[in-house]
Amino acid sequence: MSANELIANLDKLGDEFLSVIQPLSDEQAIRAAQAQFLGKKGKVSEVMKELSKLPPADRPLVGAAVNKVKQTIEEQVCRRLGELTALAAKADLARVVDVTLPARPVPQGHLHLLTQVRLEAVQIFSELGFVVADGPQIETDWHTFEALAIPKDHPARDMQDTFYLSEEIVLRTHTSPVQVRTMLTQAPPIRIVAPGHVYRRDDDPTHSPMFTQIEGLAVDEGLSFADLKGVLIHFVSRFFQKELTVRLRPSYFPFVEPGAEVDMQCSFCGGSGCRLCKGTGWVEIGGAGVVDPDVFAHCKIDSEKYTGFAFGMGLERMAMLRHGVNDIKFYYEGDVRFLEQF
Ligand code: 2U9
Repeated sequence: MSANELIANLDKLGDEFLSVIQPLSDEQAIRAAQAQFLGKKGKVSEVMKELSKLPPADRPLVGAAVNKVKQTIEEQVCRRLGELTALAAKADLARVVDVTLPARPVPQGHLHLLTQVRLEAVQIFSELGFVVADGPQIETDWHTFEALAIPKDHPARDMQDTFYLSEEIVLRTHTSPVQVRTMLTQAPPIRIVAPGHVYRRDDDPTHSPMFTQIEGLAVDEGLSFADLKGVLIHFVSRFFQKELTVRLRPSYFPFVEPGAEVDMQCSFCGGSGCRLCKGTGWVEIGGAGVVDPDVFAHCKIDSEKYTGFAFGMGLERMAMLRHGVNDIKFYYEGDVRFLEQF
């Protein structure tokens, strides 16, 4: 092929490319067409192969024509892509936007059920003058057991029930060491509640190795069992938002004397008997009692001058009774389908 013929072919390729891309309306197809002309095995490369067969004097002319067609093709690609972008922007602007439509809802979180219940319980006790006290979850054996008159051979101290970190250090099994620490640092009158996590080697549908307690302690001159019962009645009525009877059943705890288990009239059936209260009309909500003088002695409180009462309950159980939660695991699994119900 002569130089002139090659130049004419190259010009034709430029025109051909223009007619190929004009109807194309997406970038991928345009890039494919570009490769078909400018790629290694493309139409322009085919013409370039002929270049070496020309007499050297003719080559620069044809080379210039090759560069020109390459440039033309690239310009056409840019132009067509620009056109498409402009068309898309125009279509976007032409879309009818209803600015009065409500915004997409943003998912909103809220406090965990146990946090809600804890804050409510604290609020109710604070109305009676109790303030919140706090303490470590990793405790000494002394603050957890010894000061509370829990003897060395008591089952609560067993490795089966308590997580030991060392011979002297445990994960607290109740929040009572907080009350011990308060009595050691503050003089009566004392009125505190201690909410917080506690740990026991327990695991079934109603027990978890970690759970949340709230305990209360009042120390003053002339406090009696009647004051304790008044506090519990007030709490139950406020927490369950209806007047419910409270019953104290004699029971034994090493740190209180007398000690009692606290039952309340079943909030589900009102006392007539149902599945929740196993037909008895009563449900157990915790324990309570008058502080044992031995505990006062350990905590440097004069038991001749002062008396005190204490109580404890599990917040998971309180939330179960109020909301009908039937497995303690739901509180800790973080399943949104459970959490968002409260
Ligand atoms: C001090 C003195 C006395 C707190 C008490 C109970 C009885 C009790 C349980 C209820 C359910 C624990 O969460 S639970 O498993 N608690 O039965 N607690 S009297 O008595 C104290 C506490 C601290 C210094």
